[in-house]
Amino acid sequence: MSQLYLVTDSAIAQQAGHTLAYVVEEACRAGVRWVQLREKELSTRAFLDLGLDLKRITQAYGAQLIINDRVDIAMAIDADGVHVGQDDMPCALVRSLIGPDKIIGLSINNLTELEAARDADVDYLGIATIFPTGTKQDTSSLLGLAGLRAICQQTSLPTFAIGGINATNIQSIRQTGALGTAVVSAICGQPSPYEASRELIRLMDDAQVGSVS
Ligand code: TZP
Ligand code: MG
Repeated sequence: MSQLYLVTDSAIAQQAGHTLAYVVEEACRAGVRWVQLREKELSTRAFLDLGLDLKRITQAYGAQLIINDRVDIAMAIDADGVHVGQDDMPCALVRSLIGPDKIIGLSINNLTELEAARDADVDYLGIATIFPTGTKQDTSSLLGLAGLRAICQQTSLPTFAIGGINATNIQSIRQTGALGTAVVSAICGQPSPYEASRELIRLMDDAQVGSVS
């Protein structure tokens, strides 16, 4: 299964002339199996409707649909899981609401946050921010490859690197020990989300085959 993780941004998709449903369908068609619905401006009703649309698509491809922040929306649409950040609902509370079988992802930005998450009941970690990105304004620090490697070395949880990752640098993520890579603009903002996803998956697979470990 491809460990390329699409995190959505409908504004970026719109600028590229796409609806989010189109981006997600094209990405899934290309082999993406992780999709996170991340919307900061939508009303609850619009978020819900979009979540239901995306669930129909991800289900058809056997992809996981994870909802950013909004535990209520995830429960309402029976999504596969929830992704939370450091300022969101604590993971233990998320778990008590969504149950033992759902996926919880947690964003961490440094080793201190990794340490604090040591006993948290989470299924994967999103590790941010690796490279400079224009997509998210409030990124606290830049880890670079060395910072990402230091975090990956100290956790046995599955890890997804995020922030400024695209076709020019995705292969460098492989040497850090991260399981996968999450991207926003490298899929949502491309003229062909299908071709972009195919190329990112090919680059990840090639880096894997060529690696020694
Ligand atoms: N969290 C940390 S950086 C980021 C998020 C959601 C945005 C990443 O966007 P891009 O376009 O892949 O750099
Ligand atoms: Mg959040």
